Amino acid sequence: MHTTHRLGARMTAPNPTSSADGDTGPDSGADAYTAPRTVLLTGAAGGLGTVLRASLPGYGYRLRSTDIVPVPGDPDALLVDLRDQDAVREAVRGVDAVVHLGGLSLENTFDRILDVNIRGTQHLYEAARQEGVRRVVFASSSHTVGYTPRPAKPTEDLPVLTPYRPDTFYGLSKCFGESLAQLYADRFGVSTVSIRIGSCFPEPTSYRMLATWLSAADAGRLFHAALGAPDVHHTVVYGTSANTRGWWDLAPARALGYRPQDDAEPYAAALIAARGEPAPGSAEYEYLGGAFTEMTAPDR
Ligand code: NAI
Ligand code: 15L
Repeated sequence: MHTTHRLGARMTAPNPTSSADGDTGPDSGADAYTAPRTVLLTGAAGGLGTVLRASLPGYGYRLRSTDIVPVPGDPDALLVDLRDQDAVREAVRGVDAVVHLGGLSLENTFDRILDVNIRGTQHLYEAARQEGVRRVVFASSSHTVGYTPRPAKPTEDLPVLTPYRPDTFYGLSKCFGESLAQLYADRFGVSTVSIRIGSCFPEPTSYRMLATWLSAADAGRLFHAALGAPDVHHTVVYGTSANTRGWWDLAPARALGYRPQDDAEPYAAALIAARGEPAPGSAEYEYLGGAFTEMTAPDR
């Protein structure tokens, strides 16, 4: 199945980022990818949404912001609940691509995770299929692999093919999202870059973030690369800055064209002086997911 958006510059360069088992889905082959111009943002009022609303227009995208709450500074933003399939489809109509950030971004009850992150993400993909959207950039998370033991050395470059080891129902919902993306690529030709985002905050605030930090500027670079890369079927990449103490293999993200410029290291000395290093046996010492391995749902 091929879709019809043809706005913007044609991009025909070969892309080495297709899934490891080969680009054999319905969208492989002749139909050259056209870089998107109009991009729907779910979760636009959130932390990362605020970062990308500031940076993506600078790369030439026109944004359509949506959230379940008003988006500060954007009177044109649409109030859309991801649990409402019809509303999601209406919001998606006419855009070239979707950046899917909306949902519960921390641990919660299984029922809430099911409704918002799992069903809501399926609504989004179904809308993308129905409306002929060719590219989704899915905000996955490192908590898909949060129970993976922390590497002894900081630079082992754990691969994307590390087995799923979610540390929460939240992480599990991101494993679901990645698999859903694969299904919609294989069956319907909706292409996705699933970004396992590390920690996108103004600056690193914990020892763990010296490895997982994604600066705001690098987030813009990475999401731009994910939107524009041609010939992606479904690819999973880790999303961090070029952290000296990083754990994850950034080669798949670099293959999309991502060139991180920031590093958490300048924050290291002050952070360690203030907080020390994690003790053996603690969640932060033992697991990639750190405190998420001990996180429980809020009462309400
Ligand atoms: P956030 O919690 O600040 O933003 C999420 C947004 O989703 C909120 O504005 C919220 O109102 C909206 N939302 C919640 N329920 C909704 C519903 N039913 N319908 C529509 N919108 C709804 O989270 P943040 O930090 O901006 O993260 C954005 C995305 O990136 C999330 O999917 C999160 O899981 C993912 N992510 C973020 C990381 C980070 O470091 N910020 C790290 C890894 C993943
Ligand atoms: C995530 O997946 C969360 O959405 C975000 O709020 C951070 O906690 C981040 O992971 C992290 O691991 O720092």
